Amino acid sequence: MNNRYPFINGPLPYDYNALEPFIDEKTMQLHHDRHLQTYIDNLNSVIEKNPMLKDMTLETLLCRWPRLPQPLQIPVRNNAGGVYNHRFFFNGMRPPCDEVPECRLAHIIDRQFRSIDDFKAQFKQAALSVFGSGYAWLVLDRDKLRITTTPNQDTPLIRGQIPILNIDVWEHAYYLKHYNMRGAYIDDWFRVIDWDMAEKRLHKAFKPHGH
Ligand code: MN3
Repeated sequence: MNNRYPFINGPLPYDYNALEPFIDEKTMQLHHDRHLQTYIDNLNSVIEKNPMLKDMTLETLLCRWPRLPQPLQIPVRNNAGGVYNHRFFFNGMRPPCDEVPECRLAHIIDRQFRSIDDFKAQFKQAALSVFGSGYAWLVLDRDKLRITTTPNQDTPLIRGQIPILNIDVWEHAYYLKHYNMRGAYIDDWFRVIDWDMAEKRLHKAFKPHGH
């Protein structure tokens, strides 16, 4: 995945219709080819005009935007966030599969949230609580899993949290299929979570600490 200017919109890791019947083909097409593309185009255009940003990775842009010159802060915050959040969301899904595999993540979820079902209930509550547009996240915060939310295109990176999973709850993520029923969309999203990817992210998050 290219992580520096110029950013390009790589293909999804699955077909547009691969998440059917839970997330529909048309939504995936518009969401990836238009919404994400727009964030990529806007981010590239901000960086093109401000060469001081050219060598920064996406993550660096997202951690440093508050220290950038004032006129750059909002454009970098929103557009780098839009690129990061969408890539993370799309890469965190896969064709439907009911089973949560036996893995370290599942074990920690059981320990911290009592069970996968309790985790899902708490995660759903958080995702429903986002007022307007934003995301709900499962993050690693120091050495604990935590459910959190961010408004608009903000990311948890700036709080030092390491993302494990996210769900986009902007209406464009579900309106064509689920209309205004965000709860039904969240339930459907649980069916297409790529738990193997989440496990990989957890593994990577623990690595620098030598666990
Ligand atoms: Mn979106």
